[in-house]
Amino acid sequence: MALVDIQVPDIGDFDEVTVIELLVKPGDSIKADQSLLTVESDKASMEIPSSAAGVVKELRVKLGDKVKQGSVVLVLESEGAAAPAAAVSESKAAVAAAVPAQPAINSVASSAPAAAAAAATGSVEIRVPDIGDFKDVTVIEVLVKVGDAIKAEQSLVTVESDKASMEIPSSAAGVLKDFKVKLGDKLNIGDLLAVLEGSALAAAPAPASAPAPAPAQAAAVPVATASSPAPALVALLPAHEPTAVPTGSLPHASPSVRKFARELGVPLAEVKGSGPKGRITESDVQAFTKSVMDGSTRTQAQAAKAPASSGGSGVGLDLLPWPKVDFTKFGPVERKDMSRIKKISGANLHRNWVMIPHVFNHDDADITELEAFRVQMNKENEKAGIKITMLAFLIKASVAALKKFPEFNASLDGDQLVLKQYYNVAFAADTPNGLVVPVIKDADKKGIVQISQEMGELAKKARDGKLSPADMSGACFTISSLGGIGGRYFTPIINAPEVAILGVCKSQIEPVWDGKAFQPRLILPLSLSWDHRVIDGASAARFNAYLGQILADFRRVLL
Ligand code: CAO
Repeated sequence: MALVDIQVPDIGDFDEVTVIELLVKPGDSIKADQSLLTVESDKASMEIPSSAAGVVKELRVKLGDKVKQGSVVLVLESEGAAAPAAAVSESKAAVAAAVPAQPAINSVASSAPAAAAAAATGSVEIRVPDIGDFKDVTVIEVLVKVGDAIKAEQSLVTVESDKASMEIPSSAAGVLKDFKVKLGDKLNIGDLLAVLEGSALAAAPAPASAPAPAPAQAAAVPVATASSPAPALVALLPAHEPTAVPTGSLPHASPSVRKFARELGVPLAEVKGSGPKGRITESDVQAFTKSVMDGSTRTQAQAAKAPASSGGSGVGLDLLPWPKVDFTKFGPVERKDMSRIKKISGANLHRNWVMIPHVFNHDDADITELEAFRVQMNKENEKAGIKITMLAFLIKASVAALKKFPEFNASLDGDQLVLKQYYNVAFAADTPNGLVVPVIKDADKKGIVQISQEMGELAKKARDGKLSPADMSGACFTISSLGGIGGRYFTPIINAPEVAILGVCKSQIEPVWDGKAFQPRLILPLSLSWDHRVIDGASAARFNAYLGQILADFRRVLL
């Protein structure tokens, strides 16, 4: 037995990528070439394979970490490796023999058969470039059709081997005159893919010997090289944010998940991804299959077959098209792209609003004493530099309420309720680029000062755009506080798969009748949005009332 460091291999043009999925854990027995983790840049996602077989001794990365070529991702207890150096260098030698010495990322654009431009306005044949160590890869997606105007580097088809998925880009621009492949075809280097023609060909890359243009990284290519520390890679799939896909709208999923979906006959384009950036995970495919089997979801193919009069399953809103207005007819306008965060959070909010039967309860909490205590604590601790916030008290009070009403600390999974025995509370943070929701983990085990401190750090990371996926995952319940801004009550949208969210507005002094006279009290407006599939109105009213009691007298948290 010997310990071997497994490193990130040559990942082409990507400097730093984020770890978005861990596919193994300490103690797992793994094979050489088995995928260890999935990483993602803003353009592509890829699985990092192991260069050796053995047992995972130690994971050196966690979700959200940034890694680059050479970063050690895990330590492996390698079987049968008398000396680790020998084992590793053997594996390197095998790679060197098996793959081209030049990074394939270059050869995609520069390989000889890639484009044979006849004339600036004639036709050009687009052939499969050097795709590294892969032979007989199967066409699993066709992304263009005859008549399309194709840009240079635009993806034409997606191909897949048992280890990798990749998109094959066009090496020239022009109008697609003839398309030579169909779904299921097997492709190899040099095979004719398409014929382009038209004036746009003038802009096509120069013939074979010209230097490779940089945008080749948009294509998925194997990137192992002779000097690569690990065997040939795996897969690069575009990150597939809504705007990143020119045609075909390829779902965002790893090769193994895509293979799994194909085996089950699941139309991946209809599966909602719950992973970072809407990435489809194996559990999403399983959940989709389950919901089709129990009749709660119909695939588009099923819907198309169902007779119009059958009434259907009720899925699909069948709304009028969105109004198309030429605003410039009424006055000057400026067009601005939505920020990345807004696009992602918008899609999530829309799904949650449409799929969760929300109900809203409003209540008030008397925080006169609590606010006095908070102000006093901040005065006493001024020198420590940590500001105790009202939101920290709200997080702690929510934990007490979640413990008393466990169905609020739950998620729906088909017909089952998953009751969580941990208390991670998220808070909505407003940033210049949009709304993000960092999470205070294990809030039940932390004091008010620690929660305030962590909130401050997470809010700063949020404003600086530095939150990692790990900072934003694992929440059980969310608080959205507009207290620093104003307003009376509002109806926040539940952050699925959670089942409730607490909205808090600005506290103000109000006259409260004590039985004899009106007293000036500091009143905090609370708004609770809850999922009526899981929670009943009476429970929601009790939850809010209990929260109010705790905030009025925080000693109750100790009971
Ligand atoms: N009532 C009255 N005043 C309040 C208050 C409340 N409920 N909550 C906070 N304040 C005060 C604070 O005490 C602070 O005052 P001082 O500067 O005098 O001490 C001021 O308002 C600013 O507070 P803050 O908003 O910066 O800090 P916070 O801890 O309350 O909140 C954060 C932090 C990150 C949640 C907040 O900055 C934020 O982003 N809020 C917006 C969340 C949002 O957009 N929600 C809507 C999502 S849609 O569902």
